[in-house]
Amino acid sequence: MSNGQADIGLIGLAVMGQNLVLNMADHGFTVAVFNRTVSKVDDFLANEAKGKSIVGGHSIEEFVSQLKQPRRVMLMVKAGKPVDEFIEHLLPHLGAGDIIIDGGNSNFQDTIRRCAYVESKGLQYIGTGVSGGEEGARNGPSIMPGGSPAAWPHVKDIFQAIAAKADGEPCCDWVGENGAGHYVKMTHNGIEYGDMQLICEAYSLLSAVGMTAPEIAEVFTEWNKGELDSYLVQITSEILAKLDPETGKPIVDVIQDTAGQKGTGKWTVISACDLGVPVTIIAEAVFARCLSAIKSERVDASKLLKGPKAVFRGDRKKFIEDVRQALYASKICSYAQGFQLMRAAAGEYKWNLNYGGIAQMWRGGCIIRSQFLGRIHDAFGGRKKVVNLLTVPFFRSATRKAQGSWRRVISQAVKLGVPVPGFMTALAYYDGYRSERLPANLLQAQRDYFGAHTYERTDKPAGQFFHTNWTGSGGSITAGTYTV
Ligand code: 2AM
Repeated sequence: MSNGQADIGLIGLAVMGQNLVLNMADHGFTVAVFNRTVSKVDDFLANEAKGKSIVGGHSIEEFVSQLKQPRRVMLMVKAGKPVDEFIEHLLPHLGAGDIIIDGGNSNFQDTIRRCAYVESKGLQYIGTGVSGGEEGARNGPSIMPGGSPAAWPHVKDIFQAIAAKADGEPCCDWVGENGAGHYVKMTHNGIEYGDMQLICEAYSLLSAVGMTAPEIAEVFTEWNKGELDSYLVQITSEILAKLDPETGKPIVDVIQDTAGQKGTGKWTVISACDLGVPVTIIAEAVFARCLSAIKSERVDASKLLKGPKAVFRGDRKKFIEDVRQALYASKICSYAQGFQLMRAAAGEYKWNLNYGGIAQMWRGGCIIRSQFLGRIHDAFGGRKKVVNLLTVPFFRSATRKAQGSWRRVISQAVKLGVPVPGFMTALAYYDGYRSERLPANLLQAQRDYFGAHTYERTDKPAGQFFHTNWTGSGGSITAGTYTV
């Protein structure tokens, strides 16, 4: 077996892959590269990689021969079949203890499957989230690795060196077994959907009370100095201030209002439904994108369906502060839901997740990076057991303080006919979560009425089930004894 010099190899020289390689080289690592379209290897070596500790292979064999043992091969190729194909191409050339790393946006279920498969061949596998886009990949992404635990010590130094830092600590740590890294990355993206939707609702409300995009840009600049300090709020203020060179109008005013999506938000919601976790804000964010996408239907409906004629007559300055509080409180609920989801997934898939560590990984480098995540990190400090972030003193006091504003903003939105599904569902979650008694008593009665599904009683121990003969016919047969 030949023994090369490269600390790690990377396959897939699209922008993310190239930037990660350059980042690794900057940190003193020697990197071997390969790409399906081999000409890109030579292009890269002759240009961006020139003069750096980067070597290239023109075949898988040559590429593998350039690697130190245990060989570390990172795939940065399109998620889906290309990952499986490259694993198959690589296996005959790798040996026991070598490590295959998938750094793409793979579905965690695929990662669970691939991890078991690669381990069955005597190798190790890592599926890792990499967030931060092109810029992050080049200068410090958030990296969320999971997979074969024995592989972690072999990639830790490289990953932590190239990752973003928050308070000097790397935004990269071991997440957990098999699909845990990709699950956490998926949840990150779901939370990102929620954050973006909530910001858009704030923008929409401020527009509805007569503010222009550059005026709203100033509001976001102010907000970015306080509790809402985050990458997404910062770029929002820059976006709103930007003028279109062609028309001279704010560029947001000429951008079509139909949202795209690649699927990680949807995956988060599907997983939430599978696990029975109310992740309502991300769900509304996904559906808000879907509603935006049916533009022509909306244009027709806008001529047919009437809304209120109300105009805003309040104090604009007070309203702006109310919207800020509503955004903050809704965001707290969204993160509370996201962490509940990860907790349920950890139970289901047997991962020992470190929630404080996850908050740390998200503090820098990634799209949802924020000061706020420092608070979440503190809340989970020392692996504290947190039932729900809403119950932690810091967030309890923040939502208590924001509550009046939050309710006023939603009332105002309803009066004006401005859709704010994220703010509303967040408040409904808050009110639902703090309700000792919900109307599910009636729901259980309905289920028992038509389906004999039985119910528990408030005055009897849990686990004892009762059935009422609601109509006087049908007897006492319950759904436990037959399937409706
Ligand atoms: P390419 O340069 O040969 O297209 C991002 O698209 C990266 O994934 C690129 O490196 C690309 O290789 C690779 N990729 C996309 N589809 C692929 C496939 N079906 N098989 C292998 N690599 C693929």
